[in-house]
Amino acid sequence: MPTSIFEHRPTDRTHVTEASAASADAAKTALTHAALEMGFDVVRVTRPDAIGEAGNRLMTFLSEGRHGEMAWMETNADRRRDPRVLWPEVRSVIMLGFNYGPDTNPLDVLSTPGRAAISVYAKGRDYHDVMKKKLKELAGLVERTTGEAVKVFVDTAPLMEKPLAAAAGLGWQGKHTNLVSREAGSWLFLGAILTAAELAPDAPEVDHCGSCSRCLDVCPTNAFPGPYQLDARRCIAYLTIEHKGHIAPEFRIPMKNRVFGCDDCLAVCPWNKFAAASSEMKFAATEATANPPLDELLQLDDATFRTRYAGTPVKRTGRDRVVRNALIAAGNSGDASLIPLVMSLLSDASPLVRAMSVWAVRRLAEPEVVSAAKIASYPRETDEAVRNEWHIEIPQ
Ligand code: B12
Ligand code: SF4
Ligand code: SF4
Repeated sequence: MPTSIFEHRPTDRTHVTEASAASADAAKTALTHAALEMGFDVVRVTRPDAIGEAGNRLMTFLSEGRHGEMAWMETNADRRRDPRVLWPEVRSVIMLGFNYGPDTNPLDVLSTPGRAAISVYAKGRDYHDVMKKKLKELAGLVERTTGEAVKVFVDTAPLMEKPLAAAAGLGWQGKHTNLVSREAGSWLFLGAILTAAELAPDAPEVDHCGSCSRCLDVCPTNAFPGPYQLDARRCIAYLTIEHKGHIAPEFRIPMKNRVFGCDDCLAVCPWNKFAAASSEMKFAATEATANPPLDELLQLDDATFRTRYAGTPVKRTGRDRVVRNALIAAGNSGDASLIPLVMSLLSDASPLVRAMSVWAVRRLAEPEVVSAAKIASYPRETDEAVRNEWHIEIPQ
């Protein structure tokens, strides 16, 4: 049983309040020390009702369909927009940030078309797993020191982590919509602990974007309808990771060799100049995630994919979608040596893969090779979307 600091409550009301406040302060100090010790870079507190317009803006985002196929955002919108609906006992929200800053410029790989660009957040161990363990440990500490109930969330629960983190003062939501910190730039993972304890809230951070618009201007797919607003359906992170169907032709060439996620809007932020590389070894790239050559990805079968990407965010997306994305990158590579591998995927079991192999062959190969490939594979193709790929216009 955890030892509660409220075990010996004084009877005098004034003392209760003062004692509770002092205990809450002590709990917050202990929490902060422990969090920093575990490798978190920042820990601050806010109230569950501190996110202002964010809940209403979420509803607008959903009503405009900007979440695309992420139906889970819609089904739990009532809880997501207000932590008090998610958990009525919550009185304080502890927000934590973990620096996952890269040690090289993540945009460099975009000029190496033979390699797959895998975004920084996906290069190491899945941050859900890494952070959840630490958050659970901290939650135990909060429970022991305050005697109040706690709940832990990292990404998987319906919670608006960015507005909550901004309200707690971890940073501000930049025009790219992510949280920017003066210390860590755009490279902070966020995590949350909800508690029934009354902890002193911290002051919010103010917006330091000013007249800058670098993130908006760099986006290859025009995913920002305006500053501070994202249409996920146009975002390469959504298209390569969340989107289960075929990727629309208009996005394929702008995707270049981005195979898993996208870092462009984050990487160009001038506030990154104060950021340091993450010291968490679990977030370091492995051989499989350090922008692997496209030919390796094109040869992945399901079993090899699962083994290679076990424990990383890439595994969640599954082999078929990763190979779909790699075929788009192959089609953009201009590398004719990839043609045999691309052609071998014309008979893959997955229509997602077959469709993008048609697109990639048509982008890479000479007309006579394309004709021969079509004669061999079109008549036996039963999937309408794949058949259609032989007819669409291919910009060279
Ligand atoms: C859904 C989701 C996505 C979706 C949609 C992203 C989005 N911007 O909504 C997709 C798949 C595209 C995505 C991509 C990425 N994601 Co994501 N994602 C989430 C998730 C699960 C929910 C976000 C959400 O609620 N969106 C709904 C919209 C409505 O909320 P919002 O972004 O806060 O929108 C605000 C603004 O638009 C603003 N607003 C709207 N109109 C106006 C007008 C004015 C005038 C103003 C001032 C403001 C304003 O108000 C809204 C509410 O605050 C969170 C985890 C979580 N539970 O919070 C992670 C999370 C946001 N993702 C994260 C990351 C790392 C990424 C990527 C960088 C991954 C990558 N490299 O590929 C990209 C970044 C793309 C980008 N530019 O946002 C991190 C961000 C960390 C940080 N420092 O902010 C989070 C917090 C996960 C985590 N726990 O660390 N993600
Ligand atoms: S992650 Fe890439 S595609 Fe998505 S909004 Fe940022 S720059 Fe645009
Ligand atoms: S790039 Fe500029 S506009 Fe975008 S988040 Fe950073 S400071 Fe704000």
